[in-house]
Amino acid sequence: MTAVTARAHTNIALVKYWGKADTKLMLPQTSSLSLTLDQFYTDTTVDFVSDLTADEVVLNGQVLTPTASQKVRHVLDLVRQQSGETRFARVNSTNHVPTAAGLASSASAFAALAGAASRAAGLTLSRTDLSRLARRGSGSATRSVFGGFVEWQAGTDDATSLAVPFQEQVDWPIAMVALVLDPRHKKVSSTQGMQSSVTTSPYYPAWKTVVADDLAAIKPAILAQDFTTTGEILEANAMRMHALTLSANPPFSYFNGESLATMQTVRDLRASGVPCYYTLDAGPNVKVFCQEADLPAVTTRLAAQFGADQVIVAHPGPGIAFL
Ligand code: 2P0
Repeated sequence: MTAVTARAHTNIALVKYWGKADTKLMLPQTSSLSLTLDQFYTDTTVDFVSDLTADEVVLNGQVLTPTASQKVRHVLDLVRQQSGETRFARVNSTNHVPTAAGLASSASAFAALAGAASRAAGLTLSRTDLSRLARRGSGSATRSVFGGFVEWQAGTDDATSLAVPFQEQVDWPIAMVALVLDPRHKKVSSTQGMQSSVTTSPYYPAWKTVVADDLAAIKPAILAQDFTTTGEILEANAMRMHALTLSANPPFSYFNGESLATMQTVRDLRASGVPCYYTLDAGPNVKVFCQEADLPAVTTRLAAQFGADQVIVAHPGPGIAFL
């Protein structure tokens, strides 16, 4: 067997995943829906070799400590169980994503790992089964196996919690402008943040209803290429997810001052006749959903406020590929 390299792209959830129903199997409390992005991706090479006494994981040129590589080794263990492979793996991963700044590097990382590790161990998994394997590393990775608009169906067990392409070939001139405000590591991990929200926010039961309603409404809006409805749903959904952090005990927030300033800028752009909508994940970075024709107005305004280096334009991206 030889080394296998896989590339997977990040995704941005339009209807968010925020809470686990089963932390061991990584089953979510709700389904979610995302858009895979072309600009941010991870390349991961996996090789099972005889000369190692433990898995060796290198991320962006740095050897990870056993603690830092725990989730990676968990996925490798699952691959070994499924394939009968007994050797340890050499894993080399390069993130073309600002790691842990709310741009979901774990989504592309664990999707690429699932692809490369399973193939390197001789397994030929369907993309559906790859999404289930990626899920065991990180929830959002479930969706990064597919391109375009993707639904992670919550399911009720390991077999039924999986991603389904909702619209893989996106023929809609839309863009997602990522504003990189803080590329440093976040203080509250997604895993901790969502667990705290599930167990302590009195609004958590309402969130489940919100997600069901938003999924039912956003799907026809996407199919109809109804930009306004899609934008209104994704912005409100993100704010309601963040309301879970503000209402947790103890309360916490992923926003910083620049996040709030950017949200105001997006509202100002809208008021001035440029339709665009914002979303934020588990970090301060803001992503702005707009139409291709409005990109110059949106990027010019954001670059004037934060600097052109901070503004990255992304479009719908592809699913997992083997290099
Ligand atoms: C999402 N996020 O749907 C949500 C919205 C962030 C905010 O999934 O604990 O790295 O590994 O399953 O997937 C980021 O959290 O968390 C995430 P784990 P993950 O994209």
